[in-house]
Amino acid sequence: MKVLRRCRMALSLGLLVSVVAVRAQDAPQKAASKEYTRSEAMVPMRDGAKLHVVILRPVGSESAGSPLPFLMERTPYGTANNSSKSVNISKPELAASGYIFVFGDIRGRYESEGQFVMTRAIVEHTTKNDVDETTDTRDTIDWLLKNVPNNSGRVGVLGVSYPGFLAISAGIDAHSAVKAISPQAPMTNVWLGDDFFHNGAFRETYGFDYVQQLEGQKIDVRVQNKEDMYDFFLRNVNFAGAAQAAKMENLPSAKVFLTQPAYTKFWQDMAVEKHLTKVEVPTLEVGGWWDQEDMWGTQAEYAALEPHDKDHDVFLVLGPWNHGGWNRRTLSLGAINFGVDAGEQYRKTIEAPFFEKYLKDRTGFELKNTASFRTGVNQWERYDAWPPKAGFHEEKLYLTKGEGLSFAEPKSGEVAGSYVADPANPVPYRARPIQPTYGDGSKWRTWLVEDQRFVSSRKDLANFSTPVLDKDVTVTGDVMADIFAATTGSDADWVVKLIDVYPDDAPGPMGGYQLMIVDEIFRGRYVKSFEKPEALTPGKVTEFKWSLHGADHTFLKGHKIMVEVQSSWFPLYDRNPQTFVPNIMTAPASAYKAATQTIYGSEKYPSHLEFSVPE
Ligand code: PG9
Repeated sequence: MKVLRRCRMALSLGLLVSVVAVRAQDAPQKAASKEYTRSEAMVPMRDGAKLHVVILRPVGSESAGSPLPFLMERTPYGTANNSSKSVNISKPELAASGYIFVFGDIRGRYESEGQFVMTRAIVEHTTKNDVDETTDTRDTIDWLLKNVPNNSGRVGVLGVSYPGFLAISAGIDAHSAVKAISPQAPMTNVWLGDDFFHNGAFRETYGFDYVQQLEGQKIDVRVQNKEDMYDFFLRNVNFAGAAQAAKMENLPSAKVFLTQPAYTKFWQDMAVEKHLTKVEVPTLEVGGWWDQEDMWGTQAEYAALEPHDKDHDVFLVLGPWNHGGWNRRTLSLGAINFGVDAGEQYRKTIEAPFFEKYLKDRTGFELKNTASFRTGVNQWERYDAWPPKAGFHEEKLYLTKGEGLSFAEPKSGEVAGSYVADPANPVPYRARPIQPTYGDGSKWRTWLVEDQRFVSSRKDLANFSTPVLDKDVTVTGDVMADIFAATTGSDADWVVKLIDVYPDDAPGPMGGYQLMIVDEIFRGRYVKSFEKPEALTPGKVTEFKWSLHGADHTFLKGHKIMVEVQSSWFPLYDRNPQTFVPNIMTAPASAYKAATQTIYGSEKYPSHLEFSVPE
């Protein structure tokens, strides 16, 4: 059995600097600007399509000095802006270390030929026309090795989100030159937990905006709209109505949303985690606790790879970031201040040494398995696996009527809470007005850390709270919601949010702040099967159990723990009509009906959250 190694990493930036100084010769160089020369090429793929790449290499390295490894990022978002300046700004530590950077436009996007297919499924490779992102990566690498002078024959691949999906693709049936990959917030399963659906609930605003942005034309065009998107989606009733209003219903992904809302073969084929049956390449997975787009992928890929990690080549870093936040200055996220720039700490002490170890044979990479930034106390922890087991035990936090939230199992009682959910007045997921996802003035990037007081006093949700804590409570690992509930309708959505309630006298904006720690939705119709949705029986108590994802958070003494349950999160998620219809995407206005939702909290039906706490 592995022994838990919990070494507290440098808690303050000052201490971290001294740690770095000890191994100065192996540490990534100080991020001083390095000049790169830029070239472009069209790289032939096996089926004849040519894909565009931008190549940046340290000035003079073409003909002098040691051969350099490649560091590649493939993307659907365009490569034209990559330059000596941009690489020094966006990847200062890696740029200072010195690589041949390759930025590739994927098939059908920007300057590349061929047809773009959104998060293209990995296919069987029987003919030269059976292409996917794994073959395009291999063909690109083949060409680079032969055509770019003075390369060392080693390749690293990294990227965030869609490029994170492309980075994990480089580790599946990998080219032998690929020596390290870092999928960061990788889109992994867009139906179960990443961009387009979560547990079957459709991410309406995201699907609407992103699909127009990527499939409307060869280059990105952001969706803009001055109307509050809450009003827009309510007015258009369902996704079919919204898609028609935007004239997007014939875009490929919109067509699939409209016709295949359940977990059909189409979505299952696209899922990446099922391909992760062995560790082909050292892999550094990176994710943020408040990732508004791909919270699921990082932890799912790590969970798939870790059991096969015989040589200890799979690593996981989880920190206090939103989507890709580790590449920015991250002293704070929204109103939440972490006291240290965890992104810079990660890049300097983990990411740069990781690539230097596997691509340049340097020492200095010290991570054994998992680094996790514990929020609340704002310190790094290291574990031998995620979720950590040794040194932790399971706890249950029960939702009850009398006691609110309690660690004691209910011995009596029946109903813990109840509310009327009316689809005519759904609970907004963030404060209105709601701008398009990436539109002007959008608060999308920080909505997960928004103060929940903007909804907590609504009558159409139930909240449960502990008394003021008389000692710190730390939650580490996956948080599961296990909710016994009934609806008077025949379908229902359940949203559970675990919230840290700050004391009223906390400094500045944090007085009384309600910070979501983990949260997730479950669409009731999928309780028995994601493939074959079924109506719920009105009035029947049903157990719904789903993951709210990983956390490593300390609720400090003087704070309260709160759990909020609601039945809409609009318009990020489309409204559940609460009357079972075969396809919610086209549900008629008449199907949308108010329903009474009842959450049980009794000995027989003990609704609770499950997580582990340190011993
Ligand atoms: N979250 C983006 C994404 C959307 C859809 C599929 C894959 C990724 C992204 O940021 O790239």
